[in-house]
Amino acid sequence: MRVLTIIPTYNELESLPKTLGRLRAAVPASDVLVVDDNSPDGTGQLADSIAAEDSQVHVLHRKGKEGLGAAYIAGFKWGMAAGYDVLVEMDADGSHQPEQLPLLLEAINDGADLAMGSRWVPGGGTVNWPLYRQAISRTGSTYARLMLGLKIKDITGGYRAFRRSTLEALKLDQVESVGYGFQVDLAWRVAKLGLKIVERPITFVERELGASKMSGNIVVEAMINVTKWGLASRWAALTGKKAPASK
Ligand SMILES: Nc1nc2c(ncn2[C@@H]2O[C@H](COP(=O)(O)OP(=O)(O)O)[C@@H](O)[C@H]2O)c(=O)[nH]1
Ligand SMILES: [Mg+2]
Repeated sequence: MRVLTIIPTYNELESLPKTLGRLRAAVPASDVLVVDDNSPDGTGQLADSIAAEDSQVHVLHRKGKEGLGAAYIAGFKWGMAAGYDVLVEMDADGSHQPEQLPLLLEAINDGADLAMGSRWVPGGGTVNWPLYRQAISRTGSTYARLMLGLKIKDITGGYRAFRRSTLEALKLDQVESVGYGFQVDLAWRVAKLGLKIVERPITFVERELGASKMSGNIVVEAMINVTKWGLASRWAALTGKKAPASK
């Protein structure tokens, strides 16, 4: 199994080298792709200098900040073109502990089409994460679960391993959401295809360095989209037709 871990970065100069070092030590078999949106702090150049020393580290430079979703889609396409079998999503800031990646890869080995790191299943949790962020995450996940009729407990989580065939089955070019909406969007698309989604407990550790890029707009976008998708799928179930707004 050839594994590529994709790490999107925007101003992660302090965090990235630590996370990369931990990842290379914890899962030496995984190659890495840093997807940098032309970070003003020089994260992209730092990534280049690390890649120059380590043939398993690659860097994809993008023109400017276009959001997490667009960065991941570019990374997935790069990885699929390069022939990887498993594509992993991991934050640069250390919140997704590289030492827990084997849990997700084991789930894929055991047959999952999508393995999701989950804070909200028994054994999972958060460290130093502000209460308001926990509240947004739990409420958002519960809302999405009810609205979309899914069993996933941590649907906004961004520590994931996709089997390549899963990404091939998705219409990546139709995914427009950014931020958390992007993570929900992908999970919803995978679920609609009837593919096997497995959650594994992870401990999400709040970043120690740098600043979060999360914003209120991102939360609002996610809530609006979940509402639209949920209503569209109910409409489709009732009428047997696709709702005009459904994607
Ligand atoms: N390439 C790219 N990476 C991004 C963008 N927004 C966030 N990220 C990265 O996505 C990851 C998660 O972002 P973060 O700000 O830590 O979100 P939080 O953990 O929800 O507060 C980090 O590695 C960020 O650097 C973006 O617009 N472009
Ligand atoms: Mg973070």
